[in-house]
Amino acid sequence: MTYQGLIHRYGHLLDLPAHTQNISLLEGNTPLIPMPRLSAEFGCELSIKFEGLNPTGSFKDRGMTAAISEAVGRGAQTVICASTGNTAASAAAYAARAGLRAIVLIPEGKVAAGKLAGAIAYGAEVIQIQGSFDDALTLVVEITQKTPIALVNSINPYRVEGQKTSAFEICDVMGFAPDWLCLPVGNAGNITAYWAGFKQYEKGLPRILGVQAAGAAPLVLGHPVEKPETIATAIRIGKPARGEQALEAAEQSNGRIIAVTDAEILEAQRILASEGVWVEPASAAGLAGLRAESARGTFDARGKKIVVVCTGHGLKDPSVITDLFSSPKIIPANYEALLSVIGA
Ligand code: AN7
Repeated sequence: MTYQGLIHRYGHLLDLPAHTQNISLLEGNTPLIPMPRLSAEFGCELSIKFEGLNPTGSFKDRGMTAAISEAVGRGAQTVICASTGNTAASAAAYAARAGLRAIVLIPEGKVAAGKLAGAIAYGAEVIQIQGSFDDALTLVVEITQKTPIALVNSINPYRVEGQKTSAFEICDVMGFAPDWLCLPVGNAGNITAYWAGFKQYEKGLPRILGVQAAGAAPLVLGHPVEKPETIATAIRIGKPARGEQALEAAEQSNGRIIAVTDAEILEAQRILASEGVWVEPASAAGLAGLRAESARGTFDARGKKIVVVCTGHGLKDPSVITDLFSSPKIIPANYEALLSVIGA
């Protein structure tokens, strides 16, 4: 049968109310891409769960199909979220699909171009906050407590329900859970969802390596970060809404949450792209964490099955590449010039 989206495929395993009306863009069913060179380097079987191939280019679509489907079923007319960008684009797309009004609050000047453009293209009302993601989240929580507007951040339990499906897919493809799952951690909805998903699916439990950016690492420092800063703007979050659950997932899985520098993130992004998988900076944090741990000798990858979750597509944040890396050479449009520049 042709693929009909996540609620169709896994809805019976998700705790969604009876009033839920399926709103889908055929999200999910993303590839688990084997990475032969990285596998050889670490002596393991390493695969990328490439969540950048969802309809709006990030894993957020898994949770959003569930949250919007529930909101529509209960008669909501307007949805709102705070976002570092990907949630905004996803909420905008699913709200558009459902015919709902979408309002998204983003931190001024700190959202990658592809995400902002997406939110606008799908027709959301985009509002920039003179503050951080955390300030924006506080505002949307307050307004949804006082008005009928529906909250679609991952505080909304249906977001987490939808996002469990990635754990199910990994087990379905591999036949069992991997030994390790490495992923970025921002507001901590995704790590919470993966852990819940693996526990529920009963195909074994991975150890979880959650990775934050060093300038936005509240779960590593053990306290909120007032002014989070990182090139990985997706995870520029100082007060994760599901921080406690993230720490629990790490502890219960016998894993951990660590921090990596922006330089380590960019290097991991480059390495992934050099093997054909271009992801946005935050999405490279999982591999950056694995490399950092390996280099310190605190992570023995040998013989292990490792899944690295790449949460968003590289196209989301093109300026990271065009600003920081060398731009194309410019030559006159003639054969001699071409020959001299390529040195053939
Ligand atoms: C690419 O879009 O928080 O730990 O508002 O976009 O579940 O928050 C995005 C988060 C990882 C972190 N990778 O996931 C938002 C937002 C990418 C992301 C994360 C985000 P969570």
